[in-house]
Amino acid sequence: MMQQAEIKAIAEQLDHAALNRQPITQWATQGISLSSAQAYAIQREVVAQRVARGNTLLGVKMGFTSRAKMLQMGVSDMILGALTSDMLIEDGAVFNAAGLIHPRVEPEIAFLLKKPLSGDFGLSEVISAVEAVAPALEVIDSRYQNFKFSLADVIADNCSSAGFCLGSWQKPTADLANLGMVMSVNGAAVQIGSSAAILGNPYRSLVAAARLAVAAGTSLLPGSIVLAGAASAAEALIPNSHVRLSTELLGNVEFTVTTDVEQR
Ligand code: OOG
Ligand code: MG
Repeated sequence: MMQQAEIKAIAEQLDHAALNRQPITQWATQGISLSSAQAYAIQREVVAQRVARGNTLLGVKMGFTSRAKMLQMGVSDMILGALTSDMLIEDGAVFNAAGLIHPRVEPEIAFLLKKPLSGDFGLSEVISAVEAVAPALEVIDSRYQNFKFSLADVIADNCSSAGFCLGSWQKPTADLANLGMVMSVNGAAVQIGSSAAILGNPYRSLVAAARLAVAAGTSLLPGSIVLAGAASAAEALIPNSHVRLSTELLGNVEFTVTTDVEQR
């Protein structure tokens, strides 16, 4: 059994890497092989450090809910991370990415909950727990060198969470199973796909999030935001670029990256 002190020490190194823009070697290649439970315990510490700095918990994000993402990152299971207030990028805002290591951006769908959802729920139950849906762009930034990690490593690193940008909330009346999604950078489409890439229907990601929240030691509450996971592979965030996601029925979301993003 890993001691709480070791869990804290690993979390501190991850937090230090994020704050100082200093990527670290993944634990798996340092001979530290974490169980999923240990990885989530580290994640809770990493998030607690952000909260201790005055940030609030806004919800969760699912990872690896599409085949495209699993293939891109070489992993084969779903993960759950925390979203905090410091990660929020306003729709249409100018986003300074200078503090990030090697940021990437990916197209997502977001849910806003009106009922608590932690545990085992069916599709119709999770649908009735949703207050609103929105198109979303997620910015991820691994604290590991070269964006290389095992599944447990990335869980410990709060699933590479770094930023998220939400479009306008819509009443959840649309069938989300197969909506066109186009992510463009400086006006040119870079990822063209469908919400069907997210487990065949993004609501299934909410079923998985409710289940994983228990394993992660967190809960989904009324008012929580849930990102369903990327519908396509992620794209490197290009310096001085404009990123936009256009979705069928749900509208658009966009931001502009200002400062030079020097990839490490
Ligand atoms: C982990 C985060 C995965 C998604 O949407 O699948 C994720 C990573 O790719 O570094 O956010
Ligand atoms: Mg994502």
